[in-house]
Amino acid sequence: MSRIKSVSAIEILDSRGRPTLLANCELSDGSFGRASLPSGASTGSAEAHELRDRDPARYAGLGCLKAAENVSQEINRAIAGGVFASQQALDRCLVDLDGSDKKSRLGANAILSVSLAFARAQAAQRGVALYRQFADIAGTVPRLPRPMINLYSGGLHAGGQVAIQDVQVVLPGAITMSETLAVVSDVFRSAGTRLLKKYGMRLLTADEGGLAPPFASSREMFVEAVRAIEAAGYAPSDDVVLTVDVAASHFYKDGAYHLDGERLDSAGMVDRIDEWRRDFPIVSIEDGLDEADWAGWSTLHQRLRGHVMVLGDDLLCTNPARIRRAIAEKAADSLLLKVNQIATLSEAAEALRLARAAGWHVVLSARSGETEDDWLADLAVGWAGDYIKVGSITQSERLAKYNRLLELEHYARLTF
Ligand code: 2PG
Ligand code: MG
Repeated sequence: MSRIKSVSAIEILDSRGRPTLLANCELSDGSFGRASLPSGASTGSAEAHELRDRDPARYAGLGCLKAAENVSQEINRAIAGGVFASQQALDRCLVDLDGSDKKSRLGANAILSVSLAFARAQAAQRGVALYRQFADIAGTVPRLPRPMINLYSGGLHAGGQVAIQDVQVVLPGAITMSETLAVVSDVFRSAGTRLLKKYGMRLLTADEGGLAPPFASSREMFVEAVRAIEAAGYAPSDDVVLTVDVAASHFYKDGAYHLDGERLDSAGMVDRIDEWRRDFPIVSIEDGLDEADWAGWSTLHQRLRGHVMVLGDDLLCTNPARIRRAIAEKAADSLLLKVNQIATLSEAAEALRLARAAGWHVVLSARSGETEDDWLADLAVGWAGDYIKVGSITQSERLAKYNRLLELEHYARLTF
């Protein structure tokens, strides 16, 4: 039982220098929780609605003053003094208060900031680590997720040099998080050295800290990734494998996938992805097709299942209704879970439950705009994600999560 004393929020900046929210929640016994929020760039159209000020004179319309005010005023008035028996009870109250389809009235950002700050306040009240609080919300048994770490970026996270968004590395056999990060650091350095030789200059990195070279094609990205792994002294397939976020919705236009100078239809795109996974050590394909191409997804899953994870991000938007449809249509077998796509911890926990009941893999994911807050690491551990996707190992908003995972590995003695 937690009586809320007050909630409030302010506008702060994320890793892209864009506004986001920092919320505070104080309980009547003085327990306190605080959380800040991430924000996506390659968003799915079924995501809950992030409220922005739309004042062109401030942050190009992206200000969050209205969302902050909604927390400090309307939400505070509605819940301050209230007793909430559980996270579910608070979240239900927030969703009902908003009353709109996509949380557009108060803002998904306003709602999520309160949902998360309340979870932290409850953890403080109980004197437990945040991951334990999250595990108790979902009824899961904590464990360390394996990180998918961004090596090369393209699409909306870079300058669009290559259409596909992320090529990531995973260590399938590593025993510890600290071993994983040490090897990935070697691979990242080796990739950087190769690019310096190839292009004769230091290249810019993308939103999540991944290398963003002007590769000629998607295929070149995979070839280079394999060479970087080898040059670092590791064996592709055995030591290090690849996962890919194709983010295909963002290069699907006028009925075709515009990839590497070609126009592919859905069947052509499925063939292309199948070719990649045969030729390279790829173990997971995220958003291989457009978010509305449901029939294509069933074909893709039929073709790839048993070989790689068929992972839905824009397709599913952490939305229980879309996950149910994907299970029924056998359109995917893995969920990319981002709580700000749905806006409350309870609904995200429902998404997790559905995915697990269908035998799916689950990847807990950051957004391309992040803050230095590390709650995602605790969430991925508490909800026992198979994987966590946080971006590269070069920027502090990403490292906050990796470093928290290291802390949990060492002090809470959690393992993969
Ligand atoms: C994705 C995410 C994270 P964004 O597509 O998986 O990489 O990107 O936060 O921009 O949606
Ligand atoms: Mg994605």
